[in-house]
Amino acid sequence: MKTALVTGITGQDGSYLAALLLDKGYKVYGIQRRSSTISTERIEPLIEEGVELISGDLIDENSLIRAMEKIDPCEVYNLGAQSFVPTSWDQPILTGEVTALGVTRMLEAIRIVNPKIRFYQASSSEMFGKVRETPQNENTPFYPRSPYGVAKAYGHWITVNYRESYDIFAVSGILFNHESPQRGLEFVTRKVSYGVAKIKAGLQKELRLGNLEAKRDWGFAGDYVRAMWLMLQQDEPDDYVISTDETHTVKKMCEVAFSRVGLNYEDYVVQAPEFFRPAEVQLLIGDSSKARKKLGWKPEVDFRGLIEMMVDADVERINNMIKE
Ligand code: NAP
Ligand code: G4F
Repeated sequence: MKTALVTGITGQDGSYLAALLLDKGYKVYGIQRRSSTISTERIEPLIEEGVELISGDLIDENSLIRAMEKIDPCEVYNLGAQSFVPTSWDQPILTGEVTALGVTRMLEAIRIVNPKIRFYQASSSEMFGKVRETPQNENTPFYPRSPYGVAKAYGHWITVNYRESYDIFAVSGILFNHESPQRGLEFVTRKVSYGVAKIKAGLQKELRLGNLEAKRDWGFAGDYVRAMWLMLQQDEPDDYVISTDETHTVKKMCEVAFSRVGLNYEDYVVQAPEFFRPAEVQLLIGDSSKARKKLGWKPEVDFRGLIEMMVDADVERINNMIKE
């Protein structure tokens, strides 16, 4: 039985990846940081199915070394991060500690405990920032526009560096935005799907958003964790862009979400200055042809299917809340 260790297991991708790995017969361990409230909401059913949690933090090197010594994993997926872009302007140093240096701590733990461990780093299309070319592929230069994007660029390059310096099987997945009903409530797609459900139920009157013209290449998280796993099954370590290769504005996403429940977004969406960013990433669209060719990966859920899935899930959640 293969053993995997996942940081960020309590997050959106962690929950989908843990489910996929269990399905493939892995013994799955996750690193959970200490919190005064319960953070396992997304993975409760998976804990029932055998996922085990180990206390640790990307800021605490020793906790990572201890976890790897205890578990002896063959694959490590580093999904843990301060992942919300606006927070990275409020807490740039924390973001650097967790999202950038956390990667080095993971790689050092691997180097010390067992350099044969295969390592996946959750890199991001946010690194492309003020895009240098369109669409963006593995060779597109980075121009990050947020402390988060800068931290991810560090994480990407330290992963490449440990691969080249120590011959570690370390890969960087440059994933474009991916969403699901498990997405955090502050990210725009979920903020919209949840807002739509509350408005439909009469619990909210308007939805305050920022830049409606920004364009993103949105895919489904369930499809994207498959690509993470595939990257670690190759003969040679390499870096891959994962994307749908389609882009849509936030406005279009609102139109699809509201129309799912028979509403017109223009009657409810209000542009609010507090949700605009100090520096914006205006356009992201990936070119995932390398992953499609070499990994045999392709997304199965399209943009409309994704947004409708999220709205339907939130409508059901709100209706259940009302019934209780
Ligand atoms: P998410 O839902 O925000 O989950 C982040 C995870 O990181 C949570 O489990 C969180 O734990 C954990 N974490 C935060 N600080 C930590 C620390 N100091 N030590 C250990 N764990 C810590 O993010 P996601 O959407 O699943 O994304 C997964 C990864 O992919 C992240 O690295 C993200 O930056 C990257 N990424 C995401 C996307 C996307 O569109 N979703 C695209 C490209 C790259 P708590 O539950 O305790 O907060
Ligand atoms: O949903 P978002 O907050 O995602 P963002 O900033 O693109 O970052 C996500 O994707 C990255 C991959 O490219 C990940 F690395 C990162 O961890 C995260 O998962 O915002 C998307 C767009 C932005 O242009 C933002 O300005 O939506 C725009 N937007 C407009 N109104 C809003 C809002 N974003 C948020 N969060 N809230 C709004 O009210």
